[in-house]
Amino acid sequence: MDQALLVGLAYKQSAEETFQSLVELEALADALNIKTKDKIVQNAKEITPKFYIGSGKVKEIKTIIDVLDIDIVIFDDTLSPAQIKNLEKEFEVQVIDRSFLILSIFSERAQSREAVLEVALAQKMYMLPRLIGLGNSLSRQGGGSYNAKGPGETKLELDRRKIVNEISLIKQELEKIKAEKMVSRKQRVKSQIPVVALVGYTNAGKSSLMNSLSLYLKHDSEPVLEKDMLFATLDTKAKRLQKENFPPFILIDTVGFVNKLPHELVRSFETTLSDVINADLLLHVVDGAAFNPLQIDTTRRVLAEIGADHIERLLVLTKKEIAIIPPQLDEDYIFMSNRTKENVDVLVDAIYGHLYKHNRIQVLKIPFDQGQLYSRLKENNTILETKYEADGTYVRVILSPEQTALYQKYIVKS
Ligand SMILES: Nc1nc2c(ncn2[C@@H]2O[C@H](COP(=O)(O)OP(=O)(O)OP(=O)(O)O)[C@@H](O)[C@H]2O)c(=O)[nH]1
Ligand SMILES: [Mg+2]
Repeated sequence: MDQALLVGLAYKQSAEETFQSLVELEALADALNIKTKDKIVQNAKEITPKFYIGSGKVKEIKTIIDVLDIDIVIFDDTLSPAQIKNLEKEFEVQVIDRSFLILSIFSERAQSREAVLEVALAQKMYMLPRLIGLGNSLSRQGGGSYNAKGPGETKLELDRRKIVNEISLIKQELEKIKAEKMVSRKQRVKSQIPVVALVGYTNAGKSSLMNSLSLYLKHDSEPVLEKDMLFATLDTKAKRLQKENFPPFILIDTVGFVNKLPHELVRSFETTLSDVINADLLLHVVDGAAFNPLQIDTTRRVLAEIGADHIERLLVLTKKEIAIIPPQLDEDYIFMSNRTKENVDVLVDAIYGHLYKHNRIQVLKIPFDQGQLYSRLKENNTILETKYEADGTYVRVILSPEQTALYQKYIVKS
């Protein structure tokens, strides 16, 4: 087991905030079986270009490395290739940053073809600008294809070209997967089933919530993986759920977010996150017991980064049964528990309320030769009343604005 020293710079943020970020970094390291021996925060008014931290701190850390028998130093912020090189030279142990750590966790967890490709893409994009002058850290990640002493000039150019090539091949593969997803999405649009996506910080309880909703709505399918572990979910799972006598909706569970998520990852997870971008409603899931408003901000930032900040959002706090006090927030939220299932019913009503707030009751007269229209309504809508008259079937049904436009010629009363 590697023993790590974590380093954070309190630059434009308080020492306490920096320390909290290091606590999270410790959990990230733990996910890779790296044991944290100590955490160091340096207060700084500016960043020292050569080492990122001040040179006095470099000496101090050097001593700690020897005393505590440290094998790896992990910085909470992204370091430049030159900084990593300079620090490794001083410390004589491996130096990595938070981005590298997160990428490695994703790489270990990825299972589906889509996730594997996306992580590989992110790793290569992270690596490309860092090839020059970088030996140790990246060579370990790259599966040993890089010389541990740092590649020579020609080798470097070859490596660079090889990575550029691999990036374009992976992108092509991902394009294919994206095209397949587009087809199934078009089918959903055609059948007009709305999509609800679970988003939020990692470990907030998104997958657990998907299981709670599936159970409550009596969907007999395999539960998705819920686990006390960072980034348990990397793939997207979709389920078609439906409350009795109500129209169906698609619920989507997907990858969680974390503070300082590498941009390379956000960009390469475009295919997986495209489900979020195309959702009709987002359930923003937040841990209500270990409540931290910064996690809400992080999720909102990532949503903005992927272009999903315009989508309607419903805030859901989990772990109610172990929360000591209800969190104070400016916006409304539903406080529920995936353990006791308290307020799962309230959440389902809220989902329907949001999805169908523009829906209206209409009376349609369906001619006898349009039997399939009646079947379609029965499948996808809430039918309140059906009457068989001499000139056709009269149906009192709840329709969306789109359906109202589509079935205009059958509507006899609004
Ligand atoms: N006590 C309690 N624990 C919960 C509740 N909801 C989820 N958990 C636990 O929190 C941990 C994380 O839950 P997940 O559903 O895997 O979290 P997630 O948001 O899907 O996390 P990622 O997939 O990593 O993004 C698990 O150990 C769950 O059992 C809850 O309401 N109460
Ligand atoms: Mg999950």
